[in-house]
Amino acid sequence: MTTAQTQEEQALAALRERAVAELAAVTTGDGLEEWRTRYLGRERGELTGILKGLGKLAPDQRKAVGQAANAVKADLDRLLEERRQALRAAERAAALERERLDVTLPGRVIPRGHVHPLSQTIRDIVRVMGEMGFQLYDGPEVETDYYNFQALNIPPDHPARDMQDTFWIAPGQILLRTQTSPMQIHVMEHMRPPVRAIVIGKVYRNEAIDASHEAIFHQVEGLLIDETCTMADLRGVVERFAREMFGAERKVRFRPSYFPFTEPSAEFDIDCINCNGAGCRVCKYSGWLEMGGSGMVDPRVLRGVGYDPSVYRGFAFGLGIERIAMLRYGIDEIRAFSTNDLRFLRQFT
Ligand code: FA5
Repeated sequence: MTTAQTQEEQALAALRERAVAELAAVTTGDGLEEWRTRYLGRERGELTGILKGLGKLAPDQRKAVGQAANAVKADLDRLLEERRQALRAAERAAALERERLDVTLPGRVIPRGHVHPLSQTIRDIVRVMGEMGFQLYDGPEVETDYYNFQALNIPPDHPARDMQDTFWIAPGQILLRTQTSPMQIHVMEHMRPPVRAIVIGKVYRNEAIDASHEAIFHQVEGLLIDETCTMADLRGVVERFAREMFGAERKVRFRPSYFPFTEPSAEFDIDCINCNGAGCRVCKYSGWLEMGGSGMVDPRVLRGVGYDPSVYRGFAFGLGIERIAMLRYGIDEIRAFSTNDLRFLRQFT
């Protein structure tokens, strides 16, 4: 063995040792590529350099050094591939650890919603009235002056308009309905008697808002038309409604009143559900709670929709739904229904 051979082989062994040590320290794909270029790169790789320089060696050295260099190259190629696999495996393991899913954890509880107290009251109203044969109708919240007022016997200069201060869309023509009573007209225009209808929906009044008055609230309207109906039927229906909604022991009282579209007209009260009529803060010490308006449908209204008042007669009534819900649930602030405060709403599951 000549000195030159020994030198070449020593250099190869040192290169191999250095390359192997550096490879062990590489931890990224980019690092691997740098390492490969440094030792095995076609242009400037150290080992490639040695292989390229073989031609300058004496022929007897060329073979031995060439074999040794090729063996180192094969070794480094293999080690590179092994290191690449090892890094990939480590990366996969790290990803698995990152995305680890503990299937033994208890599931997250999805909070259960519940029906809004106003909707609960509406459902009960629909059920109670449905049992008495009343069918539910739905109608427009944007109305014409004709349906909201004129067809209900309230001409433009009528003082009854002062009671329902109105949100106009086109002044004098189109408005947000102030009551569900215009639906009486729509229902009668669309069917022949007998009629047994209830209407539930939002109404709008330009009100000064306080604990018992909203500018947007709900009403329920009842309408019955046939050939024999009397005020006794009105009373019977209202009494049954009140007892189903507020308890079998409820008493109902009718007081004469005035609505332009009913004649005679009456407002009705129930005895106070808080003190049973003895007098308390809830009923302002009167023993009675106001429920709504009612009366026999005025003959002019019947004539207006093409019903012959000498053949057909009927009654109508209307109540505020928020007021009903307030009484049922003991709520003393009407605005609580629309402010979406969960502390309030969660009490009515
Ligand atoms: C009417 O609206 C008539 N349409 C009722 C009627 C129907 C009479 C059919 C005859 C025949 P009134 O303006 O009194 O009537 O309102 C009826 C009910 O709505 C009241 O008893 C009350 O419970 C409710 N109400 C009225 N104004 C408000 C308000 N600002 N906020 C909450 N509820 C209200």
